[in-house]
Amino acid sequence: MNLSPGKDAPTWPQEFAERYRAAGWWRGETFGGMLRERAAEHPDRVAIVDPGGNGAPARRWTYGELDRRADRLAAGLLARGIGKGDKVVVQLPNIAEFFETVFALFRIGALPVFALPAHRETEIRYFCEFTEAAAYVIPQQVGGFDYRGLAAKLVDEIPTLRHVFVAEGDAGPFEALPDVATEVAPEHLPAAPAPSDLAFLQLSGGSTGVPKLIPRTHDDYIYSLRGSNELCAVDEDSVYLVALPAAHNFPLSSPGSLGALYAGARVVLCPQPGPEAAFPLIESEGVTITGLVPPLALLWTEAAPATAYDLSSLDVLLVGGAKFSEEAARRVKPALGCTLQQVFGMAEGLVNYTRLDDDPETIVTTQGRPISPDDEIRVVDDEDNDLPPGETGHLLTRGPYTIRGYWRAPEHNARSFTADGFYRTGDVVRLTATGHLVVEGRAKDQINRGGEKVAAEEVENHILAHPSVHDANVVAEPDAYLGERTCAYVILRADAEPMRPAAIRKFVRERGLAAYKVPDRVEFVEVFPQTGVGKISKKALRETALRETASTPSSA
Ligand code: OOB
Repeated sequence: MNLSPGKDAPTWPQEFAERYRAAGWWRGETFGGMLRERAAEHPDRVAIVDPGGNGAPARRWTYGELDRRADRLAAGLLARGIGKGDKVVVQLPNIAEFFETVFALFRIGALPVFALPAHRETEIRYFCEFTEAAAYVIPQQVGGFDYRGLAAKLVDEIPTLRHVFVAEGDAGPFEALPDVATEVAPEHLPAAPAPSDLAFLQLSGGSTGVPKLIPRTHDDYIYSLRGSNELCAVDEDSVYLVALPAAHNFPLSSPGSLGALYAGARVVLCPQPGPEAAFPLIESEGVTITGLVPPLALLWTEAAPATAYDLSSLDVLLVGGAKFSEEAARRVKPALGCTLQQVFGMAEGLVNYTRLDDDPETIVTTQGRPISPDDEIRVVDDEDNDLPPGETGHLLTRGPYTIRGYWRAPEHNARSFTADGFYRTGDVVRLTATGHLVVEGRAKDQINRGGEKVAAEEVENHILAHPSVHDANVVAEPDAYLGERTCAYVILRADAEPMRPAAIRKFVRERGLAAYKVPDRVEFVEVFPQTGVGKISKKALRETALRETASTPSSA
């Protein structure tokens, strides 16, 4: 099967690919090869630390062991008919098997589709159907949710889905991941995928009815790791704590677990992102660097001064995924004793970091500047005209690790990319004189719920499926802790029985949507405000929400 992104999505034109190779950004590396090299260089160095818990044993895997495990699992997957180009939905919590699984898939050229543990039937069914996934990898349960029950339903109904592997806990009717692995001589594994091949499909935060899939190649993603490692000072002595869900682009690659593995460093998995789980691991493993979304960074800075744990090993705290307020940013260093590094990134590519040696004001007031000298940044008005430096406008970007199109989405691509390949980020930014970006707002119809992205249209569609609902609009409203939360304005049908807001939330939840997408607040209204030309004004709805939240307590 052809794995080049060109078949299912637009890829970089040849002249750009040549330039990125000539500049040394794309070096012809693959994930499978990278692990093999690190294992050869230092087989006995610890790669993955999984503290276990909830009945699961603690594990410390060396580079040698991770490499062997990836080979054995790769062989077992091949024996089950999973191979090059096959899609495998991976929905695992922060456990060691996440890495065993994805490196096994990388090695045989099968593509992980990175689902989050919070996703439910609606999202997972869509990923499996849309990608024609051959397999689905799950834990037995996390937070009381029975993933095997969901898997049983999906294998029954989706013809391409032939395998379910249970990575942790009781496999029930399915195959346990450890039973899949088989002994193999590495030379019997198939040829490695090409560096320009797709490595995996990442999920977009989305602003449309269904999430879009982001096709990333080995070469482009590995460049973003190398670039991130350099800017975040990650080397083989670093210890990276995965506090956020491992499959998300931020903890995966900015510089994240994959950056740390690229550097030959140690990756420590944290089962929960709060201080209770993280602080003991920082002390016991000597964690040097980690990444958090703003609400968690706030929790950590509040908890740190009173903790009995020694956090002095922590050098760098990356904060991103949503805007980190200046006031909160100022508290990081005094509370945690480490350098704050703001990161403004996106799974589509572009990642900006404040530099470790930026002056303290730049660190707390900007969201950083791009990784690469070849990241092209444009700030434009509504008609795509470039704005004078320093003015606020839409951020467009193109570069050596930013996709040229989503996977199998030609119509959406025509809107999300300019004709000459710039990605329309949907972010509203301003460039400072030093080339740092300040995120001023957002033009896309999305709610950024403390770093978790909610596409308004997706939630609206689910609410509209309720038989009593005539129309629905979902907008962001301020939240002291999350930054933003979701508010759904709903018009009921004229003949509908009166109902309570909670009934709408329950309805959406029961449709099998990730909990973070269930509206935080539902308001019934008679009409929606309109713009001059008679379109529904989300701007006016957001202003209404703002007034209403000013008079109601936040969820904090
Ligand atoms: C990260 O990736 P995604 O794909 O979940 O979300 C990307 C969007 C950006 O377009 C922007 O709207 C928002 O998240 N965002 C920020 C931000 N970082 C991300 N908005 C304001 N300030 C920031 N610092 O969220 C992501 C990927 C890699 C690294 C870090 C975050």
